[in-house]
Amino acid sequence: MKNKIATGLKVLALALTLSACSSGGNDQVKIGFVVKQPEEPWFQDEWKYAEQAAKEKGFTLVKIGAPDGGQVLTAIDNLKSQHAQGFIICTPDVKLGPSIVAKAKADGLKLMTVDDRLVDGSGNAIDTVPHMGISASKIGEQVGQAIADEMKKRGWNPEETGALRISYDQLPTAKERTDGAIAALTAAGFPTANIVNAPEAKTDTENAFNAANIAITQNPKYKHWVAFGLNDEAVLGAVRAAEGRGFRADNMIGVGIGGSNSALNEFAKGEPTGFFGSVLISPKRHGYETSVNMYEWIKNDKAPPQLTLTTGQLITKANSAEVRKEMGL
Ligand code: FCA
Repeated sequence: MKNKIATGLKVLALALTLSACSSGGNDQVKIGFVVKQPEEPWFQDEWKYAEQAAKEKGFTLVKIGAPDGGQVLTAIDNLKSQHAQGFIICTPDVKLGPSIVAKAKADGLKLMTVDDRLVDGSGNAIDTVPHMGISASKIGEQVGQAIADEMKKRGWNPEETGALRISYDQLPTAKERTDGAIAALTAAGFPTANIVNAPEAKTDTENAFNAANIAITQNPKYKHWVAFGLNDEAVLGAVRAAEGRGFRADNMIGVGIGGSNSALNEFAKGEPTGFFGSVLISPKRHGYETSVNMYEWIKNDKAPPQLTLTTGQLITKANSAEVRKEMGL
């Protein structure tokens, strides 16, 4: 009896070894993860969770930062020459959509997008490319609501309050986010006339700072300010600019979107700042889940969902650790 089991186990082990050999193992799968702003904590987190997927599934992840169109096209060729089978991208410019689709096709690479959805020549979303983004309008509304609630709590007179809209309207998800914030603010009674548009040239803290600085200087009549934008960096820039003009924690309510280190570093400061809160979104879903989807597509021919929109949750200095834990971060 014992002998029979031992022989059986040996046969099983041999069969497993053979099947692993014939499929070539998982190490042949290679996936690119291209992001527009590799220095931004959100994208570093996305990469971190993509790495986790690579470890678990046993594929190779190639991380590439591509801050402009030229670098995106080079990155795709680069992936092709490294024998990758597919890539996930957050492009620096969604209007590169048709070129990215064409290049991926020419190079025989599967393509998925994350965060920023590609558009065609008429500005419409390219819906043939599987995409994972955030529910931008809804999350923007959460931002606006959080600001309105906090203003009310502080008893601010809306007439004496200016709202900085740090805008980047060439990116549809950015416009949807700030429009959502405005919708919630105005629904709560905030005067439309007090919304100051401050366009940023790039979606980082420095450019947001410059945009906010000009807007605050040009509008000296307000006693308090609130600020929102497409991400935490936009709001951080606004908060720093306001500080420079004497508006500190008790006269500024900034609510960002992201909830990665840009926000957490701010909450970790001993004294509260004008950065009141952030709507936490999930770099885990955007990094890990997209990578697993791409892996399944390459390995098992299982196509990813066409469109996934993820949700967010407000965090403040008081509850950020708790909520991040709940979200598995
Ligand atoms: C865009 C923004 C990022 C992040 C992401 C989800 O790409 O630029 O900061 O918010 O969407």
